[in-house]
Amino acid sequence: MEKLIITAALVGAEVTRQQTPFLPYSPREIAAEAKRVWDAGASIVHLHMRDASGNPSSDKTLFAETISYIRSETDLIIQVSTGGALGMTASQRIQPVTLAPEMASVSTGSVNFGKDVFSNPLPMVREFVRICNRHHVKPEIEVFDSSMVENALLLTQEGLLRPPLHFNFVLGVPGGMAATARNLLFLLQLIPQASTWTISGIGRHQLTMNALGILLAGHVRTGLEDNIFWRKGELAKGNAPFVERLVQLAGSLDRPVAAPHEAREILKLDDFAS
Ligand code: KMH
Ligand code: ZN
Repeated sequence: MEKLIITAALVGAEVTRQQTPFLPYSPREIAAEAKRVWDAGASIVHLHMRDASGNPSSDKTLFAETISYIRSETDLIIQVSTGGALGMTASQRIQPVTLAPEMASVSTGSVNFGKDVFSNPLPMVREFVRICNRHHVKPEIEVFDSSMVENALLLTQEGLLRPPLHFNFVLGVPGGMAATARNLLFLLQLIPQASTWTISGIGRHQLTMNALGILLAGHVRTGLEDNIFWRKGELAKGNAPFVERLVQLAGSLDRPVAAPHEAREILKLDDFAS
């Protein structure tokens, strides 16, 4: 099997310090957390930003500052979020892509998200992908529902998304697809054969979905964006313990973990940048 790429989603937009004190907020805190997950074995960091009060922000200067700290200490692959937070405008959400990181998450459709709607109308998605292409940023297609795979295939036919595609199946958001093995196996039937894929499980489904990803030759995302609990009733003391646990699990299953330069090869990021 190919080496395992571990992505750490360090902070997200919806989790708060009221829920867990271990959430990094400032550029320095997020960069320090990035260094810890890199030391633990992650090769990608998925980034959201917070303003000084801890509110979600897509401010380009916050991203730029954080990315420069991370790059000064690690060779992590930087993946910015274009999902941002519920209620952000498209022009806010796309800002960090113009910094030309190596990757950006792009959801290719709308979905209920708890009591809200995560809105991604197709014309906006097309524009996001065009801007990614202009800045040589590889999209990670963030799939909360199977229709998002169908839309990604449509954008590929239109010549906007360029294969090999990379998907992240985010299962277990209330309103989206449930975190079940059956749903994952169904989604895997929909994607083109040359694609790469990652699995993220929300809340208590994080570890079980990650375990499936390791066994099924996919890649895995962990981190406080998706889950704040180490086990039932016990908060995780940051993102790095999650990564350490996955490295151990992968080792037990004879699946070596990819360093960032190996992840770049697996995801064909260098081809994408040229
Ligand atoms: N904050 C969620 C509404 C992404 O990063 O691309 C969307 C999200 C997806 O987090
Ligand atoms: Zn995100």
